[in-house]
Amino acid sequence: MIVKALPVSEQATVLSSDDLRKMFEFMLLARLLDERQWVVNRQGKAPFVISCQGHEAAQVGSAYALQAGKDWVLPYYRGLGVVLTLGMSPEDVMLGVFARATDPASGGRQMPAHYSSRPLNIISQSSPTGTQVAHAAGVGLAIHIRNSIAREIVDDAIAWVSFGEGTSSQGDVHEAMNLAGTHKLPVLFCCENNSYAISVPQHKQMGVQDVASRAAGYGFPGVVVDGTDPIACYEATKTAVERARRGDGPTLLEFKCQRLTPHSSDDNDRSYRSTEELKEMRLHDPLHRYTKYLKDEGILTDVDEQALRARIKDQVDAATKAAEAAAVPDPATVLRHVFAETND
Ligand SMILES: Cc1ncc(C[n+]2csc(CCOP(=O)(O)OP(=O)(O)O)c2C)c(N)n1
Ligand SMILES: [Mg+2]
Repeated sequence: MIVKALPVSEQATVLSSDDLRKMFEFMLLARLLDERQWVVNRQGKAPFVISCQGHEAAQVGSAYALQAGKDWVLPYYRGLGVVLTLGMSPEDVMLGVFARATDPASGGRQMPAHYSSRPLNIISQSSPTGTQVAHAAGVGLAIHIRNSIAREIVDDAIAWVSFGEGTSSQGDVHEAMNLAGTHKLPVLFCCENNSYAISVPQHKQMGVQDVASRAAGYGFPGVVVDGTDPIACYEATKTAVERARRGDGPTLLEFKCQRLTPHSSDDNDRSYRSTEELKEMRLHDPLHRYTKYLKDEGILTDVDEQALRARIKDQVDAATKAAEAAAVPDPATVLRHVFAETND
Protein backbone atom coordinates (compact mmCIF):
# COMPACT_ATOMS: atom_id res chain seq x y z
CA MET A 1 0.00 0.00 0.00
CA ILE A 2 1.42 3.36 -1.04
CA VAL A 3 -0.21 6.44 0.39
CA LYS A 4 0.57 10.03 -0.53
CA ALA A 5 0.41 12.64 2.22
CA LEU A 6 -1.53 15.82 1.45
CA PRO A 7 0.37 19.04 0.66
CA VAL A 8 0.61 21.82 3.23
CA SER A 9 -2.26 23.86 1.79
CA GLU A 10 -4.65 20.91 2.15
CA GLN A 11 -3.69 19.71 5.61
CA ALA A 12 -6.30 19.75 8.34
CA THR A 13 -3.54 19.96 10.92
CA VAL A 14 -3.93 19.77 14.68
CA LEU A 15 -0.90 22.02 15.00
CA SER A 16 -1.56 25.41 16.58
CA SER A 17 -0.05 28.66 15.27
CA ASP A 18 2.45 28.43 18.13
CA ASP A 19 3.48 24.95 16.99
CA LEU A 20 3.79 26.14 13.39
CA ARG A 21 6.02 29.03 14.49
CA LYS A 22 8.06 26.70 16.72
CA MET A 23 8.69 24.39 13.76
CA PHE A 24 9.78 27.40 11.73
CA GLU A 25 12.19 28.35 14.49
CA PHE A 26 13.77 24.88 14.50
CA MET A 27 14.05 24.90 10.70
CA LEU A 28 15.73 28.31 10.75
CA LEU A 29 18.05 27.28 13.58
CA ALA A 30 19.03 24.14 11.66
CA ARG A 31 19.77 26.21 8.53
CA LEU A 32 21.80 28.93 10.27
CA LEU A 33 23.75 26.46 12.40
CA ASP A 34 24.45 24.36 9.32
CA GLU A 35 25.69 27.43 7.40
CA ARG A 36 27.97 28.28 10.31
CA GLN A 37 29.53 24.82 10.13
CA TRP A 38 30.54 25.50 6.52
CA VAL A 39 32.15 28.77 7.58
CA VAL A 40 34.28 27.18 10.30
CA ASN A 41 35.16 24.32 7.97
CA ARG A 42 36.33 26.72 5.25
CA GLN A 43 38.30 28.64 7.91
CA GLY A 44 40.19 25.39 8.50
CA LYS A 45 38.88 25.05 12.05
CA ALA A 46 36.60 22.03 11.65
CA PRO A 47 37.33 18.86 9.68
CA PHE A 48 34.06 18.01 7.97
CA VAL A 49 30.48 19.13 7.34
CA ILE A 50 27.53 17.12 6.08
CA SER A 51 24.51 19.30 5.60
CA CYS A 52 20.84 19.15 6.42
CA GLN A 53 20.12 22.05 4.05
CA GLY A 54 17.02 21.17 2.03
CA HIS A 55 16.00 18.45 4.51
CA GLU A 56 14.83 20.77 7.31
CA ALA A 57 11.10 20.36 6.69
CA ALA A 58 11.31 16.57 6.73
CA GLN A 59 13.53 16.48 9.79
CA VAL A 60 11.80 19.09 11.93
CA GLY A 61 8.27 18.11 10.85
CA SER A 62 8.88 14.43 11.54
CA ALA A 63 10.77 14.87 14.82
CA TYR A 64 8.04 17.22 16.06
CA ALA A 65 5.69 14.22 16.19
CA LEU A 66 7.99 12.29 18.58
CA GLN A 67 8.27 12.38 22.36
CA ALA A 68 11.82 13.40 23.25
CA GLY A 69 13.36 11.22 25.96
CA LYS A 70 10.68 8.53 25.55
CA ASP A 71 10.96 7.46 21.91
CA TRP A 72 14.23 6.01 20.62
CA VAL A 73 15.72 8.04 17.81
CA LEU A 74 18.44 6.90 15.42
CA PRO A 75 19.12 9.76 13.03
CA TYR A 76 21.61 9.51 10.21
CA TYR A 77 24.44 11.97 9.69
CA ARG A 78 22.26 14.54 7.89
CA GLY A 79 19.88 14.75 10.88
CA LEU A 80 20.81 18.11 12.40
CA GLY A 81 17.17 19.30 12.26
CA VAL A 82 16.06 16.13 14.05
CA VAL A 83 18.43 16.44 16.99
CA LEU A 84 17.78 20.16 17.46
CA THR A 85 14.02 19.56 17.51
CA LEU A 86 14.48 16.84 20.12
CA GLY A 87 16.47 19.17 22.37
CA MET A 88 20.17 19.02 21.55
CA SER A 89 21.58 22.53 21.85
CA PRO A 90 23.56 24.42 19.20
CA GLU A 91 26.54 24.26 21.55
CA ASP A 92 26.23 20.44 21.83
CA VAL A 93 26.39 20.33 18.05
CA MET A 94 29.33 22.73 17.70
CA LEU A 95 31.32 20.82 20.34
CA GLY A 96 31.11 17.84 17.98
CA VAL A 97 32.05 19.95 14.96
CA PHE A 98 35.18 21.21 16.74
CA ALA A 99 35.84 17.71 18.21
CA ARG A 100 36.05 18.97 21.81
CA ALA A 101 36.30 16.82 24.95
CA THR A 102 32.83 17.84 26.13
CA ASP A 103 31.13 16.87 22.86
CA PRO A 104 28.12 14.93 24.24
CA ALA A 105 28.08 12.46 21.34
CA SER A 106 31.58 11.02 21.67
CA GLY A 107 33.89 13.37 23.56
CA GLY A 108 35.32 14.53 20.24
CA ARG A 109 36.20 11.03 18.99
CA GLN A 110 33.58 10.54 16.27
CA MET A 111 33.34 12.38 12.96
CA PRO A 112 31.07 15.43 13.25
CA ALA A 113 27.36 14.70 12.68
CA HIS A 114 27.33 11.29 14.36
CA TYR A 115 24.74 12.55 16.79
CA SER A 116 23.82 10.91 20.07
CA SER A 117 22.47 11.85 23.48
CA ARG A 118 21.69 9.52 26.39
CA PRO A 119 19.06 11.75 28.05
CA LEU A 120 17.27 12.23 24.73
CA ASN A 121 17.43 8.53 23.70
CA ILE A 122 19.35 9.46 20.55
CA ILE A 123 21.46 6.50 19.49
CA SER A 124 24.50 7.07 17.29
CA GLN A 125 24.83 5.46 13.92
CA SER A 126 28.22 4.18 12.82
CA SER A 127 29.96 5.61 9.78
CA PRO A 128 28.96 2.66 7.55
CA THR A 129 25.63 3.76 6.09
CA GLY A 130 22.54 1.89 7.26
CA THR A 131 23.83 0.20 10.41
CA GLN A 132 21.45 2.35 12.44
CA VAL A 133 18.47 0.83 10.61
CA ALA A 134 19.23 -2.64 11.93
CA HIS A 135 19.81 -1.16 15.37
CA ALA A 136 16.35 0.46 15.21
CA ALA A 137 14.74 -2.90 14.43
CA GLY A 138 16.60 -4.26 17.48
CA VAL A 139 15.22 -1.48 19.67
CA GLY A 140 11.74 -2.21 18.31
CA LEU A 141 12.23 -5.90 19.05
CA ALA A 142 13.21 -5.14 22.66
CA ILE A 143 10.04 -3.07 23.16
CA HIS A 144 7.97 -5.80 21.51
CA ILE A 145 9.43 -8.51 23.78
CA ARG A 146 8.77 -6.39 26.88
CA ASN A 147 5.12 -5.96 25.85
CA SER A 148 4.76 -9.63 24.86
CA ILE A 149 5.99 -10.78 28.27
CA ALA A 150 3.52 -8.42 30.00
CA ARG A 151 0.74 -9.50 27.57
CA GLU A 152 -0.24 -5.83 27.22
CA ILE A 153 1.36 -2.62 26.02
CA VAL A 154 3.39 -1.51 29.04
CA ASP A 155 5.89 0.39 26.89
CA ASP A 156 4.47 2.36 23.96
CA ALA A 157 7.75 4.00 22.95
CA ILE A 158 8.70 3.65 19.30
CA ALA A 159 11.99 3.57 17.40
CA TRP A 160 12.40 6.25 14.70
CA VAL A 161 15.26 5.84 12.26
CA SER A 162 16.37 7.86 9.23
CA PHE A 163 18.55 7.06 6.22
CA GLY A 164 19.04 8.17 2.62
CA GLU A 165 17.57 6.58 -0.50
CA GLY A 166 21.01 5.27 -1.52
CA THR A 167 21.31 3.51 1.81
CA SER A 168 17.84 2.01 1.36
CA SER A 169 19.35 -0.37 -1.23
CA GLN A 170 21.67 -1.96 1.31
CA GLY A 171 21.04 -5.43 2.71
CA ASP A 172 20.90 -4.34 6.34
CA VAL A 173 17.95 -2.08 5.60
CA HIS A 174 15.95 -4.87 3.98
CA GLU A 175 16.75 -7.30 6.76
CA ALA A 176 15.67 -4.71 9.34
CA MET A 177 12.39 -4.03 7.52
CA ASN A 178 11.69 -7.73 7.11
CA LEU A 179 12.20 -8.34 10.83
CA ALA A 180 10.03 -5.35 11.74
CA GLY A 181 7.25 -6.39 9.34
CA THR A 182 7.25 -10.01 10.49
CA HIS A 183 6.85 -9.16 14.18
CA LYS A 184 4.95 -5.87 13.80
CA LEU A 185 7.67 -3.99 15.60
CA PRO A 186 7.09 -0.35 16.64
CA VAL A 187 9.58 1.15 14.17
CA LEU A 188 9.31 4.16 11.84
CA PHE A 189 11.61 3.84 8.87
CA CYS A 190 12.20 7.36 7.53
CA CYS A 191 13.90 7.65 4.17
CA GLU A 192 15.06 11.17 3.29
CA ASN A 193 15.19 10.87 -0.48
CA ASN A 194 17.33 13.64 -1.99
CA SER A 195 17.84 11.75 -5.29
CA TYR A 196 21.60 11.33 -4.84
CA ALA A 197 23.98 9.03 -3.01
CA ILE A 198 27.02 11.34 -3.16
CA SER A 199 27.30 11.61 -6.98
CA VAL A 200 25.10 8.63 -7.94
CA PRO A 201 21.56 9.57 -8.99
CA GLN A 202 18.68 7.39 -7.83
CA HIS A 203 17.92 5.91 -11.26
CA LYS A 204 21.43 4.42 -11.42
CA GLN A 205 20.99 2.43 -8.24
CA MET A 206 17.37 1.26 -7.98
CA GLY A 207 14.63 0.15 -10.33
CA VAL A 208 11.75 1.85 -8.49
CA GLN A 209 10.68 5.49 -8.34
CA ASP A 210 9.46 5.44 -4.78
CA VAL A 211 11.43 3.82 -1.97
CA ALA A 212 8.08 3.69 -0.12
CA SER A 213 6.86 1.03 -2.59
CA ARG A 214 9.32 -1.42 -1.06
CA ALA A 215 7.30 -1.52 2.18
CA ALA A 216 4.71 -3.70 0.42
CA GLY A 217 7.30 -6.48 0.28
CA TYR A 218 7.47 -6.51 4.07
CA GLY A 219 3.77 -6.18 4.81
CA PHE A 220 3.44 -2.63 6.08
CA PRO A 221 2.43 0.75 4.64
CA GLY A 222 4.77 2.95 2.66
CA VAL A 223 3.97 6.64 2.45
CA VAL A 224 5.37 9.18 -0.01
CA VAL A 225 5.54 12.60 1.58
CA ASP A 226 6.56 15.97 0.16
CA GLY A 227 9.72 16.44 2.24
CA THR A 228 9.73 20.19 1.63
CA ASP A 229 6.45 20.52 3.53
CA PRO A 230 6.90 20.33 7.32
CA ILE A 231 3.18 20.03 8.05
CA ALA A 232 2.78 17.05 5.72
CA CYS A 233 5.87 15.47 7.29
CA TYR A 234 4.48 16.02 10.77
CA GLU A 235 1.05 14.61 9.91
CA ALA A 236 2.43 11.53 8.15
CA THR A 237 4.75 10.82 11.07
CA LYS A 238 2.00 11.34 13.63
CA THR A 239 -0.20 8.76 11.89
CA ALA A 240 2.69 6.30 11.76
CA VAL A 241 3.60 6.92 15.41
CA GLU A 242 0.01 6.26 16.53
CA ARG A 243 -0.05 3.02 14.53
CA ALA A 244 3.22 1.86 16.09
CA ARG A 245 2.17 2.80 19.65
CA ARG A 246 -1.05 0.77 19.23
CA GLY A 247 1.03 -2.30 18.39
CA ASP A 248 0.03 -2.35 14.69
CA GLY A 249 3.61 -2.30 13.46
CA PRO A 250 6.01 -0.30 11.30
CA THR A 251 5.59 2.27 8.54
CA LEU A 252 8.04 3.35 5.87
CA LEU A 253 7.89 7.11 5.31
CA GLU A 254 9.67 8.50 2.25
CA PHE A 255 10.31 12.21 2.41
CA LYS A 256 11.16 13.62 -1.02
CA CYS A 257 13.82 16.22 -0.20
CA GLN A 258 16.36 18.42 -1.94
CA ARG A 259 20.04 18.28 -1.11
CA LEU A 260 20.86 21.98 -1.44
CA THR A 261 24.61 21.50 -0.89
CA PRO A 262 27.22 19.07 -2.16
CA HIS A 263 27.11 15.69 -0.38
CA SER A 264 29.64 17.00 2.15
CA SER A 265 32.39 19.56 2.53
CA ASP A 266 34.66 17.10 0.66
CA ASP A 267 33.03 17.03 -2.79
CA ASN A 268 32.06 19.41 -5.56
CA ASP A 269 28.57 18.75 -6.87
CA ARG A 270 29.14 20.95 -9.92
CA SER A 271 31.09 18.01 -11.32
CA TYR A 272 27.95 15.83 -11.43
CA ARG A 273 24.96 18.23 -11.38
CA SER A 274 24.25 20.66 -14.21
CA THR A 275 23.95 24.41 -13.67
CA GLU A 276 20.25 24.18 -14.59
CA GLU A 277 19.66 21.46 -12.02
CA LEU A 278 21.44 23.40 -9.29
CA LYS A 279 19.33 26.47 -10.13
CA GLU A 280 16.05 24.53 -10.29
CA MET A 281 16.60 22.87 -6.91
CA ARG A 282 16.79 26.28 -5.23
CA LEU A 283 13.14 26.78 -6.19
CA HIS A 284 12.26 23.94 -3.80
CA ASP A 285 13.99 25.27 -0.71
CA PRO A 286 11.74 24.14 2.19
CA LEU A 287 12.63 27.16 4.29
CA HIS A 288 11.54 29.63 1.60
CA ARG A 289 8.37 27.69 0.99
CA TYR A 290 7.41 27.50 4.66
CA THR A 291 8.26 31.17 5.29
CA LYS A 292 5.92 32.16 2.47
CA TYR A 293 3.20 29.83 3.76
CA LEU A 294 3.36 31.26 7.29
CA LYS A 295 3.28 34.83 5.96
CA ASP A 296 0.39 34.10 3.58
CA GLU A 297 -1.55 32.59 6.51
CA GLY A 298 -0.82 35.61 8.74
CA ILE A 299 1.15 33.48 11.23
CA LEU A 300 4.48 35.27 10.69
CA THR A 301 5.30 38.88 9.76
CA ASP A 302 8.45 40.30 8.21
CA VAL A 303 9.25 41.91 11.56
CA ASP A 304 8.83 38.57 13.41
CA GLU A 305 11.12 36.89 10.92
CA GLN A 306 13.84 39.52 11.27
CA ALA A 307 13.69 39.40 15.07
CA LEU A 308 13.88 35.61 15.04
CA ARG A 309 16.83 35.61 12.62
CA ALA A 310 18.69 38.06 14.87
CA ARG A 311 17.98 35.96 17.99
CA ILE A 312 19.07 32.71 16.32
CA LYS A 313 22.22 34.34 14.93
CA ASP A 314 23.15 35.36 18.48
CA GLN A 315 22.53 31.79 19.63
CA VAL A 316 24.72 30.38 16.86
CA ASP A 317 27.46 32.94 17.57
CA ALA A 318 27.44 32.08 21.29
CA ALA A 319 27.50 28.32 20.58
CA THR A 320 30.39 28.71 18.15
CA LYS A 321 32.39 30.84 20.56
CA ALA A 322 31.84 28.52 23.53
CA ALA A 323 32.62 25.36 21.58
CA GLU A 324 35.74 26.81 19.99
CA ALA A 325 37.01 27.84 23.41
CA ALA A 326 36.34 24.39 24.94
CA ALA A 327 39.22 22.02 25.69
CA VAL A 328 40.29 19.32 23.24
CA PRO A 329 40.37 15.71 24.49
CA ASP A 330 43.47 14.70 26.45
CA PRO A 331 45.82 13.05 23.90
CA ALA A 332 46.76 10.49 26.59
CA THR A 333 43.20 9.07 26.28
CA VAL A 334 43.35 8.49 22.53
CA LEU A 335 43.05 4.70 22.87
CA ARG A 336 40.10 4.84 25.31
CA HIS A 337 37.15 2.71 24.08
CA VAL A 338 39.54 1.01 21.64
CA PHE A 339 41.62 -1.07 24.07
CA ALA A 340 40.87 -2.05 27.68
CA GLU A 341 42.56 0.25 30.17
CA THR A 342 44.56 -1.07 33.11
CA ASN A 343 45.72 0.73 36.23
CA ASP A 344 49.45 -0.10 35.88
C1 LIG B 1 28.62 0.85 3.91
C2 LIG B 1 29.09 2.18 3.36
N1 LIG B 1 29.29 2.32 2.04
C3 LIG B 1 29.68 3.52 1.54
C4 LIG B 1 29.87 4.58 2.39
C5 LIG B 1 30.28 5.94 1.83
N2 LIG B 1 29.09 6.80 1.82
C6 LIG B 1 28.85 7.67 2.79
S1 LIG B 1 27.43 8.51 2.55
C7 LIG B 1 27.12 7.71 1.11
C8 LIG B 1 25.92 8.04 0.28
C9 LIG B 1 24.64 7.79 0.98
O1 LIG B 1 23.59 8.31 0.19
P1 LIG B 1 22.12 8.33 0.72
O2 LIG B 1 21.84 7.09 1.48
O3 LIG B 1 21.22 8.63 -0.43
O4 LIG B 1 22.11 9.51 1.79
P2 LIG B 1 22.37 11.08 1.53
O5 LIG B 1 23.80 11.31 1.93
O6 LIG B 1 22.11 11.36 0.11
O7 LIG B 1 21.43 11.80 2.41
C10 LIG B 1 28.13 6.79 0.83
C11 LIG B 1 28.17 5.94 -0.37
C12 LIG B 1 29.67 4.38 3.77
N3 LIG B 1 29.81 5.38 4.64
N4 LIG B 1 29.25 3.19 4.22
MG1 LIG C 1 20.50 10.51 -1.00
